[in-house]
Amino acid sequence: MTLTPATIRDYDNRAPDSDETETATFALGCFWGPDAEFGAITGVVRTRVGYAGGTKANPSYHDLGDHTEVFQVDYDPEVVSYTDFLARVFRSHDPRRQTPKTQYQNIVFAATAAQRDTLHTYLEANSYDPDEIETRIEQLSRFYLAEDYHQKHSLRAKRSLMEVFEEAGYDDEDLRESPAAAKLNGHAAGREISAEHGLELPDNRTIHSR
Ligand code: MHO
Repeated sequence: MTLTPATIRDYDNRAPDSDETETATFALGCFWGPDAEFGAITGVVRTRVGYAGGTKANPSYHDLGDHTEVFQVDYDPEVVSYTDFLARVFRSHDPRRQTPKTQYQNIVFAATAAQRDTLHTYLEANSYDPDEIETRIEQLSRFYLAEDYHQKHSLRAKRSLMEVFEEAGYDDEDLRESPAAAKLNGHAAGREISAEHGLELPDNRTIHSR
């Protein structure tokens, strides 16, 4: 099928609202990659990237202070769980080592009591001692959105896909918060996305834009 502005708008209109989703925040190095990887996961509805973990007010990419690049996912807890994310997070880095540069450190931000409980259960079940691992485990205090050009970074590099969002009348904020953009950003980065209704892919790999 062909990706059209209507396909994108329909997909986004059908997506769960923000009061039906929960939010998880992690840091795993340069945020472009995990933004795409996690955005492709079935049940992840929206993604965004930003800066957190430090104390500097109003950080920016070129003036980050003590903050770290983080990504945030809004997910449907009936489809995917916080434990699923933890499994992926701990597969994608070595908790016995930390990246020296604060910008790229590995952090699990447990934001709620439920997330903290799930995290401690996960660590215990996998024999990770929270006092021994190098992965930072922190309460999310403040999340600062990154600049627009960092949001859906892989998608932004695909002219043919971006043209469809532009034709649909999406501005930078619409693109950042678009469920379709989260999937197509994953696709643009080479991730498999499931053949979800409306963004169905002919061979389950390729999206043909007009
Ligand atoms: N400096 C690297 C990583 C960017 S990431 C947003 C690059 O330009 O590829 O830190």
